[in-house]
Amino acid sequence: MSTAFVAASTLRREFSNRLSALYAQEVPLYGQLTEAVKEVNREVIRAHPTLGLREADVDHISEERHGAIRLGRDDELRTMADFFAVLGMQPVNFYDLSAAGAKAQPVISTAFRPVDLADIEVSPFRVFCSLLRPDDERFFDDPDLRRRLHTTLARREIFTPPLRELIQIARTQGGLDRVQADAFLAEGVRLFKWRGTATDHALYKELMARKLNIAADICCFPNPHLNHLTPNTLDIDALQARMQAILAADYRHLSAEMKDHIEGPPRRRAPILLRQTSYKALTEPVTFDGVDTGAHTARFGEIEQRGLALTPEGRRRYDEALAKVEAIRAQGREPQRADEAAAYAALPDDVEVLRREGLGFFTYAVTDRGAAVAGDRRPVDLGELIARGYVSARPIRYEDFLPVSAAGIFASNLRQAGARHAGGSPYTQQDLEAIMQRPILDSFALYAAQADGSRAAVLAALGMAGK
Ligand code: OOG
Ligand code: NI
Repeated sequence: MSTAFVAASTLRREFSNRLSALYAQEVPLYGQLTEAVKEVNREVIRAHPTLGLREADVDHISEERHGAIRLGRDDELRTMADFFAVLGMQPVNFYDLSAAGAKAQPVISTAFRPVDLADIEVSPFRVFCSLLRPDDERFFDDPDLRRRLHTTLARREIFTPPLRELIQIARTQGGLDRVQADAFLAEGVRLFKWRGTATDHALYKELMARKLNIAADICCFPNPHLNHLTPNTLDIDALQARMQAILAADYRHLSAEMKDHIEGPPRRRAPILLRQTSYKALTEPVTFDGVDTGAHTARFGEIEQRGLALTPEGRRRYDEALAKVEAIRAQGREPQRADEAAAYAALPDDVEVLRREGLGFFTYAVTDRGAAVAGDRRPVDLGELIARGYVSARPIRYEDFLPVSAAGIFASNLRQAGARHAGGSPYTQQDLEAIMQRPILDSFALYAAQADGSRAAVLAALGMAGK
């Protein structure tokens, strides 16, 4: 008898939805955020028919999101990589946040996500996953403190035996049947759940006093609580304003506030990469070692808007523009529209120009007009086919993260500035791969393969060699 396995993408979508329901129940403000996201997305779809999105899809669009967790031990990350593999999520890109400029943090990270376009379509759910580097003397200069971090971390066991077993079963069987899948989802949600309990109050207080909040958030807790979830919006500026109004109007949110600026590129006609903002982490009660009461500020709600995935050259220009804008911010001045326009001058604000100049990744399709004339033409440039209306180009959406934005998100939510360190970082992608015993995929290679594959398919369909 053959058992039907639940598709990994189905499982990922179910997991993402369960986490969102849990988070809304734990943090009512997150529930309000997801409602506001739906409202704004519906308004955008109605106001911009040319986007080609249907109002009926608003729930699916608003369901797209990412989350983030932080781990303390290398073996935790190794098992976590196996856990995400069950959900069809692979590690993509290496992010060294210890080298992320003014807001550096003592962690190295990767993001687990689906990689095939068809799987992303079902559920793009991604998890940004950071690993503490407790031996990094640039951040932890006291040997006794480093030893205590290790001792406290060594005591915890974040994976239950049933969860370990289910991960193993999925691996050997090649999937999970419905009953196993439900058990896996329930265990998975518990893994990321906020428990309101913490350990080692003395260590916690010392880390906070030394402004090493991130280490406290990781080491003094029994499990890697989800530190935020991030639904996807079609208009992040509208949502930022809507959330500010919600927070101002509701007495229950007196202490809540939005992050002061949107991370990433400025608002543009042709959206690129990733823009993010959040309401800042709320302070929640915790009990230390079953006796002491205390409070912890770490969990927040974020919003993202995604745009075109840039090629290495496009990304180089973005990094340069960002550095100019960040330099203004470092002088204590909030960058103005004109500053941003000047900084971003090398990134044309037009999708077709970005395509022509090789700054962004696209997939291609033969139009009805193109199909009607297929097979009877000489090799011709793809741009010309697009200009003639035979082929349409569609931007590939950026599915990854941005290190400077991520460090900014960490810093504002931990209410901790981070620390800039002179000199190079000691970490490499190979270190993280060795820890996980898995290769980390490169997003440029993934986008390039999608673009090249679709280009070749279109030319073949038109009966052309192409050039
Ligand atoms: C992760 C911050 C990174 C993002 O959206 O850039 C991130 C964290 O706070 O643990 O999620
Ligand atoms: Ni995030």
